Amino acid sequence: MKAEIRNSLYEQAKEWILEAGARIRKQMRDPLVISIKSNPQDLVTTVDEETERFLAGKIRELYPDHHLISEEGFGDNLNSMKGTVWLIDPIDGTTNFIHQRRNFAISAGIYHDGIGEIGLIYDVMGDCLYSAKKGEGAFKNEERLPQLREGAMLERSVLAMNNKWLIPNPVVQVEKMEELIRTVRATRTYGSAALEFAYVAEGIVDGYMTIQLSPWDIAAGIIIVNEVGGVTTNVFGEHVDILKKNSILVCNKKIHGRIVNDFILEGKK
Ligand code: 2AM
Ligand code: CA
Ligand code: CA
Ligand code: CA
Repeated sequence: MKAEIRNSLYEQAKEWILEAGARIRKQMRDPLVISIKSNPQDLVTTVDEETERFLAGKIRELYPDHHLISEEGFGDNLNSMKGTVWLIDPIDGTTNFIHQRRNFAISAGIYHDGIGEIGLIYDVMGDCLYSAKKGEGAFKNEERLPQLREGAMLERSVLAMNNKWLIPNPVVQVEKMEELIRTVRATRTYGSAALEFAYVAEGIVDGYMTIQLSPWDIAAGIIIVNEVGGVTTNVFGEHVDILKKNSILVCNKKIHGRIVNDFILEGKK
């Protein structure tokens, strides 16, 4: 994608996402209408749906030849990343949105012919925008984020992960995850995959790993983390197919190999 096209697309996407965030803050003054999706841990509100409808409408009006992959049903059914594809999660961290009224984000990644061009993660209540354009670095609001430190040892790392790793799971033996948790300095759980990617990019956590995420959870984060020299793979260290569900390990290069080789592959099921 040409730099000038990328720049104008970025400005437009940013404007819509900030506007969508302002709408969410306003809609939150009214009681939330909550529905259960697949199970009581999997929720959606009319604000999630309205936000996605708003963004999808803007994209379809101004960029009719672009495609959209999104969580709440306003997207297209795509099996290819050809052309320009937006991957949007209107509210990432819906449980936080409902229970905490904060710690959720709008996440939007824009890809062209499969290459990540623009990533935007907007912490709506913190009014904090993490962003990146391919090859131009990553930003937290107007502040450029430095490259990730290469020197961090796993023993001095803070790892974002949730307790699901300690419940028997199809990916890895629980004993190996206990060992990993004993090895790192500390673990944290934030409940929004997009924000957890952003925190890796910011360097306030050294890594984030999770059992399964969808394309709209990771599309923006991969681009932003990549711009500060971080890596995103599945937890086995393999390439992530953006069109599919994947396990995710995102971190600096130094701890990536340690986690994959000494913990995940050692305990692989
Ligand atoms: P969501 O809020 O958009 O659903 C919660 O730990 C994180 O995992 C959130 O980013 C959440 O996104 C994501 N997630 C992905 N699939 C999920 C599922 N089936 N149930 C709950 N959270 C899910
Ligand atoms: Ca959801
Ligand atoms: Ca999500
Ligand atoms: Ca969501």
